[in-house]
Amino acid sequence: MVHRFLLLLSVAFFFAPLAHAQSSLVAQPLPPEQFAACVKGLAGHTGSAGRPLKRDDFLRIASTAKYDDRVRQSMLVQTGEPTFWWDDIAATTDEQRVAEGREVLAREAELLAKIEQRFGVPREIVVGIYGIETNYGPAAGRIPVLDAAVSLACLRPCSPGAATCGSRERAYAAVRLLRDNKVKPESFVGSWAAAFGRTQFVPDSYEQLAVDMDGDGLADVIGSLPDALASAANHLRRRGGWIAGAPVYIEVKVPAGQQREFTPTGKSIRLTDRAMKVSEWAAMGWQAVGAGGASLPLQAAGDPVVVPFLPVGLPGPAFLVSRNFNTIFRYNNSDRYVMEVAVLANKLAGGPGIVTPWPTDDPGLSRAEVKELQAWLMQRGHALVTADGVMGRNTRDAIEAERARKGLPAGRRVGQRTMRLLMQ
Ligand SMILES: [Ca+2]
Repeated sequence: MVHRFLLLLSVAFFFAPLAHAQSSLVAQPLPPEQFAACVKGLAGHTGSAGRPLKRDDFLRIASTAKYDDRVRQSMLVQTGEPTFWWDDIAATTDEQRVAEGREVLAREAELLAKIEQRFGVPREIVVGIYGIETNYGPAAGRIPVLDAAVSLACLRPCSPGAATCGSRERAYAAVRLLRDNKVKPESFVGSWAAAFGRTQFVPDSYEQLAVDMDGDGLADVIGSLPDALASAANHLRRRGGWIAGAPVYIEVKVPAGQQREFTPTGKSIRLTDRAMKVSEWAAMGWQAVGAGGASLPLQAAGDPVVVPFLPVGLPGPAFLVSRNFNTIFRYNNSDRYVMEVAVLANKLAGGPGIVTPWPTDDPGLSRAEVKELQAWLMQRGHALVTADGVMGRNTRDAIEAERARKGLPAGRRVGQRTMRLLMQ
């Protein structure tokens, strides 16, 4: 749905729905009087809300919302620091997250079998979403969802006359959840983007897609793991149209004679107009890549339609992706998010993850390695750094200083190679 804010700031960069928000993003915190005026303005549109909402109900609940400037700051962070595929995939699908995901698979085997049967979504994908969204946690973030939703609506106002307006509908939905006692105010906390619960639903998606799996009459994506996981599966099935049995991606080798349009780019390429069945790609000489880089026959159950997806062009990993890629994309609009979930799911199912090397001589760090680096930075006197395994701004500030001290090119990133260089 949307990324957790505090837990995994390093990957929060890809919350794509906000990518376009940069131009309209306010440079300063909203003054209290402006926020209050915004709430009043929002109350004027409840008549056109997607679901019934009385103006008075909105005002009664929304007037308790507090402007939270962490929302604006997080939007700024998202549009700021550059991030790299190889860093994010390394951190989000590291050994620890795979090991913990396998524990969830074992512990919740019965529940996951039921979810798989009811929604047709593989258990590894469901657990993959859980792992990427909240690191298998009960919930993520600590901003009251109402505050986040109303702040977002005020920071990213709708264009006048817009027929639909996502940020406004999200605020209305947050109000309705409180009005209808679907959530407890004290536990209704989440990310800066108003995503809450174990699989990070936003209020509007909750209204449309959350389900009650444990049978207590309430779809509780915060307190109930069955409800949270089933709701994620329902989202994939209903909103995205999950194709049972189809892989999200197949890692491939592009035949030498067909590489030209992917080389060299450095840019992400997804050729959505090049949809063909897996067997048709195979007939054109495309091959699958197996563990260790071995070439394998290209095939998939049901022979789904797929399109080429090259996250950074060639050289680099290449994939054919099915409609299930788009389906996960609708859960959280980011190519990188989709691949994080799918690669984690692949590893959970015993697969090799991404086999083809990324085009870097300085591959990304696991969270354990980031922690080790942070502990070293703290020893070096960088007082603001904490060893939490997350590449946040303070860690990057310290990296920038240490790189300069060591005479390395200016930068705010560290991979395997530069980590050794710095720490030797
Ligand atoms: Ca329930």
